[in-house]
Amino acid sequence: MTERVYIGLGSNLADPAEQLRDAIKALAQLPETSLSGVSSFYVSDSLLPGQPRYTNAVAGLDTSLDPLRLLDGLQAIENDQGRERLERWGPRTLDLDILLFGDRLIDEPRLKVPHYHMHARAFVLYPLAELAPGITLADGRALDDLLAACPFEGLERLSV
Ligand code: A4P
Ligand code: MG
Repeated sequence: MTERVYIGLGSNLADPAEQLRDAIKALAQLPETSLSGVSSFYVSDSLLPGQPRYTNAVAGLDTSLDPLRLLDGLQAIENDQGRERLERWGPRTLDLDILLFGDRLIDEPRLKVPHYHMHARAFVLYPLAELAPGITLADGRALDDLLAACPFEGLERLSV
């Protein structure tokens, strides 16, 4: 069975837009997976002061991988692109988060879906809305309601 998955991409080191483009190519090469869409890229300040600005985007995948195998694949891509986990929330060449996985609610030590912070992050919600307008999350929250509570302010949409 194939399920629609949405991945949040973020980078704030080493040419972030290029990191995202490389990551999108790598996502398209994952086994049992095809790329269904990619949002615009958005630039915004880091949530943590003193870090470079982030570039973020969302990609849609159709996959028959199970969630933990997909997470393994995403972490391999992060590692291939030189991510070093020096500190939690530290600057990173590439962060790949599973935002939504079909209509599943996942609560395992390695994986929580929907992603725990997505509901309050403009740099996740606005690109997601480009790919999945009007979607309802597996936990019942409507994307339109989350958008209404999360101002676009501070996001810069890059022209493609
Ligand atoms: N994990 C659990 N659930 C998931 C999931 N749904 N997707 C576990 C991916 N991983 C998940 O992740 C730590 C562990 O979370 C993984 O080993 C996995 O088993 P990580 O990527 O090593 O840690 P992290 O990225 O430092 O933490 P986290 O919570 O993903 O950080 P965030 O939330 O990504 O915050 N400002 C802007 N403008 N844009 C950004 O993208 N990002 C951050 C980092 C801060 N400020 C930002 C941005
Ligand atoms: Mg992460």
